[in-house]
Amino acid sequence: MRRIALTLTCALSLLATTSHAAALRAWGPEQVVGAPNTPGQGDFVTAWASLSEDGQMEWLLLDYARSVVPSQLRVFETFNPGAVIKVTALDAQGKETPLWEGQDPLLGNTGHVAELPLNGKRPTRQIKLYLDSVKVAGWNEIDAVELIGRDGSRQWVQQARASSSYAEADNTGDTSTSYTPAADGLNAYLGKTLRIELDNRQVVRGILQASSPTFLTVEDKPNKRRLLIPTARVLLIEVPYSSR
Ligand SMILES: [Ca+2]
Ligand SMILES: [Ca+2]
Repeated sequence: MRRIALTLTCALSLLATTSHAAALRAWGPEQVVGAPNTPGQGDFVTAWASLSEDGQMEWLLLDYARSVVPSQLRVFETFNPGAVIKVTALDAQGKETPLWEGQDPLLGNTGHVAELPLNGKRPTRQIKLYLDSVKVAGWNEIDAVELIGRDGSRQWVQQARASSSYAEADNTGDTSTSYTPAADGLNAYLGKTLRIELDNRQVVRGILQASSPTFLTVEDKPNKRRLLIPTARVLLIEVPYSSR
């Protein structure tokens, strides 16, 4: 089954993507690296998503730059929150120590940042997050994870791996993908300058670099930005006559 339209509950800027982010795979574990960059609650490519919606237990293994005694983890859950059930720390030998276990505070609640108290005793720079994806319906997407040390320091993820990711589906040339006529139709305009109107009436002008059922990649040359625009947010696209 293919992903469907977004449900936006907050009106932050849609176009938070930089040219750096364009090199990352949509929904890959690399999307939890760094500070939060997902524009709101909803199904966005800037967060990690597992391969299946509810197929199995999932995990995220997170590397941080500096070793600290963990005191809190802030998990930014941007789509179908509530699935986190356990947090562990790994030492340099890969030995795992439980730091928190229980019910995700976001389960059945509003809000999208789960603040989990960690009873860390020893310094670590590797944290593993377990999610019961089967229990919480839909893709349980995570945008970013902040580690707070006993010394008060705060860090974002430097590198991440996952049990599975939706990026794998895109890379295997999944033939079950259903391309919408609208997305296919845009391939004729690759390299052309388009005027794109979004559902919040924001207007974007740029050169179309790629088009898929889920998002358009547009180069905004004057501002040196590359933008990933979710197709579900597109209201209108104007194509200049000269480019037909
Ligand atoms: Ca799930
Ligand atoms: Ca992110």
